[in-house]
Amino acid sequence: MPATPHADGSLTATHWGTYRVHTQNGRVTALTPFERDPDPSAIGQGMADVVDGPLRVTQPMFRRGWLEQGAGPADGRRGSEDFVALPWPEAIERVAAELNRVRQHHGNEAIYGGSYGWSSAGRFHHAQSQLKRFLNTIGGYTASVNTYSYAAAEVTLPHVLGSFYPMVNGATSWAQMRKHTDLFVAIGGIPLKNGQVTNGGVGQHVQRQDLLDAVADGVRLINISPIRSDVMAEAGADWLPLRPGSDVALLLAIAHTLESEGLTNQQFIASHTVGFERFRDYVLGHSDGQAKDADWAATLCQLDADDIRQLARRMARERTMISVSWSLTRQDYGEQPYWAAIAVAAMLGQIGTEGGGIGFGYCAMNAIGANYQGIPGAALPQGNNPVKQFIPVARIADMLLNPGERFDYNGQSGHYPEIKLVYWAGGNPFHHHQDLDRLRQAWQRPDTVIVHDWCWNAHARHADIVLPAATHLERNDIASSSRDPFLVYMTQAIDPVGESRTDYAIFSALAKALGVEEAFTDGLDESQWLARLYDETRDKAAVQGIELPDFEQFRQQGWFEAEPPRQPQVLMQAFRRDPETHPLGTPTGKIELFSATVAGFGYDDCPGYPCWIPPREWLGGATAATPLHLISNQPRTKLHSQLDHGRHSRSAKLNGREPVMLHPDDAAARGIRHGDLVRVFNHRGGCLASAIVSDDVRPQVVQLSTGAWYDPPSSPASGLSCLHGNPNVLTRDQGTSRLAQGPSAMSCLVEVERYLEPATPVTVFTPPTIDYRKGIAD
Ligand SMILES: Nc1nc2c(c(=O)[nH]1)N[C@H]1C(S)=C(S)[C@@H](COP(=O)(O)OP(=O)(O)OC[C@H]3O[C@@H](n4cnc5c(=O)[nH]c(N)nc54)[C@H](O)[C@@H]3O)O[C@H]1N2
Ligand SMILES: Nc1nc2c(c(=O)[nH]1)N[C@H]1C(S)=C(S)[C@@H](COP(=O)(O)OP(=O)(O)OC[C@H]3O[C@@H](n4cnc5c(=O)[nH]c(N)nc54)[C@H](O)[C@@H]3O)O[C@H]1N2
Ligand SMILES: [Mo]
Repeated sequence: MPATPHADGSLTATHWGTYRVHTQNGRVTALTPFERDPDPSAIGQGMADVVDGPLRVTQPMFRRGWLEQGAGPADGRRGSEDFVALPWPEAIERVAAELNRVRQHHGNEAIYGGSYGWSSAGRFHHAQSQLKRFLNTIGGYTASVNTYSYAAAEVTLPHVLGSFYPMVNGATSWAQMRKHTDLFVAIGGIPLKNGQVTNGGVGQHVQRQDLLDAVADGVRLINISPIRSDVMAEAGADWLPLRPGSDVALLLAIAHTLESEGLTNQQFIASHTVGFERFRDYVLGHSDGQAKDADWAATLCQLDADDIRQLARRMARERTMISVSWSLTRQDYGEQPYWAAIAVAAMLGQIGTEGGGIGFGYCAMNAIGANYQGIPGAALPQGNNPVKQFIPVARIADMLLNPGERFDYNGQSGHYPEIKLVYWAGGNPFHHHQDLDRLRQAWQRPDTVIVHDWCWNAHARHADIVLPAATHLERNDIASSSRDPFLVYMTQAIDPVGESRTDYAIFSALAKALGVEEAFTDGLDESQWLARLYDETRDKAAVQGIELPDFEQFRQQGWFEAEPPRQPQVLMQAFRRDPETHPLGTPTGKIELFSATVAGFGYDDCPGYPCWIPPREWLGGATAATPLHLISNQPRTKLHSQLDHGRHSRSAKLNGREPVMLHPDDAAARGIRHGDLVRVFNHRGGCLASAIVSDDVRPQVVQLSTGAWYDPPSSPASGLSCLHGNPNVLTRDQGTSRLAQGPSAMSCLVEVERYLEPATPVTVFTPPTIDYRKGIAD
């Protein structure tokens, strides 16, 4: 079949930026950044060389054991057997039959369709929405709630501030802060590496310039984080390298100093908050006999007590913005840091002022703090899920391992269903989940695992059935983000590679085989869906006062930009001005420093006010076997696991493995030099990595980014569960608390040693063994 002609140089959108795609003879030759982007991300460069490279899944693939022995628990074979390529008609028939078997024998509750993950940009071809719409047309699925990003805050903030997302997206913009802010206290930093992305798309990267402008206008920064480069060097921030996991102690000590030195803004506390007395009694030690003063915190944080007191006084004296990174929520009792930071901000009384108060996740994405009006794009309607069963998203291994067991969540009590079939499209649990060896065991339990993906990452390798998905370069779509002002028409650049199909085409074929084609497709093809979604987007935008052109005009132009808001955003300004007319969504309408609702749940690991609970794993409890704290933060050269096999990500590896950063003292004590092959390990697992020795990280902390494709050795090598450097073989799989049950990856202790044995090379960048004979002998 001759390649369809596609316009050379038309736009595509990704979570890390907008690009023009150049093609020749039906192949992508280059992606060049969108001309409107002043500071493009290099992440996109990896795409051209892998879109049709050897790691592309080009045909439907079936695990041999699943084909030969039939569906059933895999007993270790899932993730280690070879695959058989089958033609599409047979693949569709087999998947449809298996869905029917599970539905009929076990009910739809036995299908897990949470399918968490970022997938790729584009409103229509959003893989997770496609899957959920499809599963809903055949009777539903067990779902998941909340995210891996900040589950603890998603559940806590509604109790404290009345909502979560408006508080994140409504961050006071840098445009305000450069004029009004004196002091910007960055707890968990504001790493520019993360500002490369926004979920849904990025038209223009602005964080670097916004930050430079703020500094030029006199905003002073304090980086409170174990890693120096969490605030860019040019910002000239002071660095308080506290022990990871000790932020709540620091915040309580700041509260103690404010209160004991008469610096609390009593008026704001009285007019805008409830429950201060309970919190105050705890901070002063009246309720438990321990004053949370600076000396107390200094030991826990390993900071200087005077530095803490001076910081508190300065925060009271100056116009201060407290910024708390999302990472603070991904640790043991991750509900507490945000609540404690809100309490301090309330005591300072600057919430809702221009340039003061609190912000959640500055720089965590390009959009947070940008002076933007996002475009509320229409989403693919997912229909209704008749199954009411759900799990907190990060409890997946618990669910698979312990069917029937009870769990707590936000005042509710649920139980884990018995899952027979896992269906995933657009996420990578073998990237995002903690304690991957445990997940790998749990993953053997279901009868069948079906995955749509486009490349042979660990997730695809751990499936029974891999249906090859087309990438965003192989389909038309509309990209928008409620966090970004650009709407982009994504033009198909090349034909689907090999026999890959869009998720929509795959689900349409399955729906047809199951007799529900019309219900799934609504009788529309891709272009008709795009026209429908665009019209809805236009209507929604109009309500917000944004005039969109008609669809044809938009397609011709390729993009549209919404005007910035008339007044740069200030978080909670209306509430500050008049809390009676503009109450928060909490039961009292005020900031709840004590929440009767949360207290009423009776959780010992999350009482009704912010408090210090020592993490289960942290340096304060370090052992001789695991004396170091592991930070597994977001990667600079990719988005999660995406494009780890591309040029850009691979150029940042050292000797082919993921780099792990350690402090010179810790390296010297272990005889480790820059570039050495090391083993990072604890009792859960061990991975190989290449050492980078740098005082960018505080002593006793090591940093290994997420995202290296998980590469378990094929033969059990002692102490190794990943050859490549995936930190999730080391992290703990435990909920933050009974309130949110969020992931707690950042609470993790490890040891590092030089690896002197002959090391097996990384295998995950070589495709698995595939039998391309059509069908099997039967
Ligand atoms: N230790 C540790 N672990 C973490 C974190 C941490 O800080 N520390 N962070 C957590 C956070 S915040 C997050 S959000 C998660 C991220 O975890 P995920 O969002 O699951 O990670 P991604 O790699 O983005 O997964 C997207 C998958 O979708 C596939 N894909 C892309 N486009 C398409 C498409 O069009 N169709 C289909 N079918 N598939 C497609 C990609 O190939 C990839 O496999 O990780 C979490 N895990
Ligand atoms: N390039 C790139 N950008 C991304 C992503 C990506 O994969 N790649 N992922 C996106 C996603 S899904 C999300 S959710 C956001 C996440 O945004 P964040 O959660 O802010 O990102 P992280 O890089 O995980 O963590 C930020 C910093 O927090 C610090 N930190 C860790 N533990 C502690 C602690 O206990 N105390 C203090 N004070 N600091 C601590 C670490 O030094 C780390 O560098 O990033 C987004 N941006
Ligand atoms: Mo995230």
